[in-house]
Amino acid sequence: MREILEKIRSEALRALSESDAQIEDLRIKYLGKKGELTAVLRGMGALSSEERPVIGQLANEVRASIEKKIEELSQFAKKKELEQRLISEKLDVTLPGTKVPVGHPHPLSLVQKQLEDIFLGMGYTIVDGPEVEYDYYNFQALNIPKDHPARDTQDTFYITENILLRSQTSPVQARVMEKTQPPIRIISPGRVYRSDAVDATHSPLFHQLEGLVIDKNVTMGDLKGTLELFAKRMFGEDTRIRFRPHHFPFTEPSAEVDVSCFMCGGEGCRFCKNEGWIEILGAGMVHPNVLRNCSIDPEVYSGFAFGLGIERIAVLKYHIDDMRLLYENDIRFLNQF
Ligand code: 2NM
Repeated sequence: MREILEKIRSEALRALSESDAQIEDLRIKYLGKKGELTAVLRGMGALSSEERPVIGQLANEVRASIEKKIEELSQFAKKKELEQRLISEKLDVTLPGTKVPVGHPHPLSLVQKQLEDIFLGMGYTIVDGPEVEYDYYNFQALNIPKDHPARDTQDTFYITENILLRSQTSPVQARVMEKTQPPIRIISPGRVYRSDAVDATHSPLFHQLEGLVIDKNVTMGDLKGTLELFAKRMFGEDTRIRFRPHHFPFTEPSAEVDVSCFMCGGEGCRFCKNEGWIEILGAGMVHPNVLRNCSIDPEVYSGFAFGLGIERIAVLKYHIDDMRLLYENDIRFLNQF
């Protein structure tokens, strides 16, 4: 029996020492309920009372040495596995993070913001109004009665006989004048609508920014000074402005306003078509009829107003040759701003 135990021990330890040893299989083979060692212990009943404790002790020693070897090997395997995991799951916390693209404002928004900032800096307040507007505020209050020829060039989209999509942002100003006594100093940026066919310079939806100042003793000189300061802030300190007589129903006198070409400084170049000047806005002194319509006394107050197209400023500033690019949302275009 002693020989059998020694044989089990040496065989088990050798099998466990082999590099591809299946430790759990070997544990069952030698130490399991139906294992070889168990079988030997079962046969101990046949031994004499002198032999039994000696063989019993040896059997325990053999079991202990096999268990010890198995324990060592499984500790080693666990350690190896941990090392493998530490290598494969290594995380370098000093690596830069994944960049999340955050986008940026549309060029029209950039220009609108810049225009707003210039006028906010001169003490103006920004006002909003409805895009679906009454014929009254869009036309009649602004000295454009139902049969006025100016309606042809500002033909817009009618919801009903008397409700339409605003063709300009001036109705916002008519609303402010109607409910506020001067002094008034406001700008109204926003979407406007005209029933125009789309081409490089027209769109049925575009953006305007109009300004209005009403107070006692406001003159054409104030208008010129204001627009000159605006032109310098927007197009550079060397910019000059020029007024050309014009006609608008809601202002008298009225003017179209040019800035000296910011590409050639007024010399004449391809950009300004050799004019030296570029048209950027319309302006004038608010017509007494408009003031009266909005319950402001033209004998006491006077004021000026101006209006510009935000798209027009954007295409000039960024040298965009087709206004449609501003609406197509082509990311290759938008990413340039
Ligand atoms: C323009 C040109 C000239 C204008 C007039 C008014 C109001 F409400 F006071 F009558 N607002 N905006 C105006 C004047 C607009 O745009 C080319």
